Amino acid sequence: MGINKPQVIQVVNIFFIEGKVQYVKPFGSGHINDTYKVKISDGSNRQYLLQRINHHVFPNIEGLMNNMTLVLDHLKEKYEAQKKGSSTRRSLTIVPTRGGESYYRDEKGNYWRMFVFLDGTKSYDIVEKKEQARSGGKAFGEFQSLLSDMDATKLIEVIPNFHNIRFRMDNLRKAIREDKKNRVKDVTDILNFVMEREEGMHGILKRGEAGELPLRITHNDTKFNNVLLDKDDNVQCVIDLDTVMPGYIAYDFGDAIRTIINTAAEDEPELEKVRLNIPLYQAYVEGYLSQTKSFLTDNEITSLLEGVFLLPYMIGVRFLTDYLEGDHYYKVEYPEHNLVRAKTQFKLVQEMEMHKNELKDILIEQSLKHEKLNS
Ligand code: ADP
Ligand code: GN1
Ligand code: MG
Repeated sequence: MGINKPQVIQVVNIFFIEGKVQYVKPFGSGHINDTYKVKISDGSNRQYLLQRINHHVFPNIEGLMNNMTLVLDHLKEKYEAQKKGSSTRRSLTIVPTRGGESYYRDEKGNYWRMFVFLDGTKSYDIVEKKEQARSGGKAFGEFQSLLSDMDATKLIEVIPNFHNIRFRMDNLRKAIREDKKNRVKDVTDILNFVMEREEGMHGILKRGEAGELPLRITHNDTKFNNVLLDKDDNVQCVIDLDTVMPGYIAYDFGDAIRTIINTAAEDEPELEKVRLNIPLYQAYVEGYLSQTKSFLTDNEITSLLEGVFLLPYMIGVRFLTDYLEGDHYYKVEYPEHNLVRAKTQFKLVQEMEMHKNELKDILIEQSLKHEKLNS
């Protein structure tokens, strides 16, 4: 539903800010929420980030905001105790409404929230340098580490079965059966690719169900543009906490890798451009394990490689399902957009299959290195 600027400005004024709004402008490249940068015109240069939360994707906004608040309070407490930089730059700060709530529901049923905008930061859709990948690894590793002593039962499952591959495959099969847009006939090769690999993609789920992998508080949307870096590519802040909930760490690891290792954009139509940048993978692994090796279990370490294969596969399945269902979940810019996205994810899986040993060796080598450092 389109929203015009005066309406957005009206919403801004519901929140606890001082001064007049100088401008609001659409911001970022997320697929789910609508994001606006807000600037205040009182000489203070204060900026905010306003978001309309997609309540079709997130049906329980109250539960979601409660999860987010609990996690942010926990992180802030940790950063303050460590005196490691300002806690308002290392974690998101929610700006409450004038009534003291963490979100606002307008008369049309839209849900809104606001954060302090972190100046001098940048997020990357495509990673360019090893330093960026290493910082990203440190950021998500530290996020995992700081939350490792938080009680996971305090959080609700915001989207049930979010990374459950059995559930995602059931949804794909339903979309194929219903074939609402008559698109199945055009994707038979892709469906064969998916079905041939299905059985091999259940490892993490099965090991989790068997109690071999601990449920931790995980981020569940660790694509690289959900971490903010500063101008020198140092970690600033992990963002986009809509999906924080209990999960397995291999999911977060794999989701980050699929975006870092890709030499092209997530929606690159020319598949020959979709290749693996293995040095960036290595840098991420190094940064990630520097923060996590001391507390991850051996089973979790061996699950990481499975996550690397599973996440592009599963996100590909989700894009493909949305394409077959008529594009109601992800924002699309043209009719084939979800199909193009699905194809890039499956191309990544194919490339990874060709480089499996290399990917595995790097994990083993980095894991041993950090074991020595920790002992
Ligand atoms: P979505 O769920 O739609 O992906 P995000 O919460 O990730 O939305 O925000 C979209 C983009 O806005 C991010 O990729 C990042 O570039 C930017 N962003 C988000 N929060 C902040 C913030 N507090 N300060 C500065 N930039 C931010
Ligand atoms: C969505 O909101 P955004 O763009 O960060 C999606 C993720 C997918 C991602 C694919 C709640 O993330 O699960 O991995 O698109 N978020 C949700 O780019 O479904
Ligand atoms: Mg995002």
